[in-house]
Amino acid sequence: MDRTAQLTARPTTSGIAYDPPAATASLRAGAARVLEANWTGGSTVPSRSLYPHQWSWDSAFIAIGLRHVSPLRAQTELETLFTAQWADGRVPHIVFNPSVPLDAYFPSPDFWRSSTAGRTAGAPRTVQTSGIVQPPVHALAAWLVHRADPALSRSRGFLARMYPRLAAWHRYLLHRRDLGGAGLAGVVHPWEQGMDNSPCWDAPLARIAPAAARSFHRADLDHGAPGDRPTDLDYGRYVRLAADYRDGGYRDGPGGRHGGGGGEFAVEDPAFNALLIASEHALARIAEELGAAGSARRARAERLTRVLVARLWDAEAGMFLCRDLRGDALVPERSVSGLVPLLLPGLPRDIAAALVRTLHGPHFSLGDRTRLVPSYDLLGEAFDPHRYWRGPAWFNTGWLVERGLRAHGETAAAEALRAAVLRLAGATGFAEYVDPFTGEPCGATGFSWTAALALDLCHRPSAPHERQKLDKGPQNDVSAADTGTFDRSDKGGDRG
Ligand code: 9WN
Repeated sequence: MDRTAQLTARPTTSGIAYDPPAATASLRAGAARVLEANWTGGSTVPSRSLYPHQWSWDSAFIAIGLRHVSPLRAQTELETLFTAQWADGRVPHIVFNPSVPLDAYFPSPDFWRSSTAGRTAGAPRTVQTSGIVQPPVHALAAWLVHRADPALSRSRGFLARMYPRLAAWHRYLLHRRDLGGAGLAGVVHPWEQGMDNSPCWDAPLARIAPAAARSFHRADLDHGAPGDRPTDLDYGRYVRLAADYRDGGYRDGPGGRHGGGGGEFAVEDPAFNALLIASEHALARIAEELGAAGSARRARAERLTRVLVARLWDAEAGMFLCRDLRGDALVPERSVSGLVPLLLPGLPRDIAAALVRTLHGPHFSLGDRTRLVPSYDLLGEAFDPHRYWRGPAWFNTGWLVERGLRAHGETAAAEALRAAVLRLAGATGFAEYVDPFTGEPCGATGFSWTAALALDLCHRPSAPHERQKLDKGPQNDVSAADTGTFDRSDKGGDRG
């Protein structure tokens, strides 16, 4: 644990500001060391112990931080992931490293059998992958990575090569995964949404007959405390769902005999779709950078925002909820996923205001009872401050909510959240997740996206002394451009 990286908050008139520069320098150095240690030559593992392969949304978050250390490595991170893209456009949630022993992680390549079971869907032959997806943070990441060093990006043709792949990825989600028929993307497995054992899945998962416990061996328990991880019953259901999808050839839509759109688990999730919309805004900017029109993508992003509100907003809860497509009803559980749409620039003002109230109200209590945004409702029956996505606070969702607060002008709240993320990232040795009340570390330490996103928040130009540095080079330029990605530009203002 890098205790020297702890940050001292200092109160200001606008709330809590962060970072005596020396502590920030130490935090940056510690974060860069984590990313270096987890780099495998073409990509970064989330954690050397628990997750020894490449994960899809992890790589997007990692690239967002890595750009401050090495724009070239950040570009490579995304390029490596997309070399494993399937012909149908899907980006698999895991790209397996063939030199890692099969028993290091479960489910391993011999479970997914992508190159055989996924052949019709277009799985690559030369690399083994899973067959499910994760949230589409990639276009957003690609845009931010480009902005870190536009000259390098242009000289390597980074965006020109990424654009068609990103467009195919969004096409897959918007068409093959439009399981509810309203335009939003649906997930067919809890691992796809990324918050694996969220209580939001309890009701939809209850329909799934779990695979027999003796039919698989969980590698995660070799590295993590059982009380911090999903239960065996949850795992049995994850395995059953993934095996059914695989046995149906990873086909989507009603034609899929076993899984996919025809399967028993199909959910529209607010964070997954908000990230898709945010990435569609980023794709519009990428198109414009490449000399094409971005207006159709921007219009689509705005339309999808309206659909998101129509389908998933719950005024009484004051937040977005998941829609269980098999029961065609909103799931009455409050998860951090329902706060993530705050990052959308086109959200109606009253909805953004309600989300901010909910964030600080009794269910999440940010800045009052909790130090970081809990993954689940403090008042929910299933709340558990240590068990994975059933209460602990995660740094990627903190980063997303911070961004949302800033996009909607909640600067003091954003600054306080940023200070908390930085302080806890450093104090916990870049933990995977933390107890939301005490900040006690849970899961792995040296976790890549925690390090990467802390690095990114170190570069956010909100504190006055940081703003003064804005003119001094590409690293600072990127911070200025970030702010514009989601607010000024997408409301039709400056596109800097
Ligand atoms: C299954 C890698 C991934 C994250 C997910 C997180 C966890 C995997 C697991 O780790 O999921 O994909 O084995 O538990 O829930 O969000 O991408 O860090």
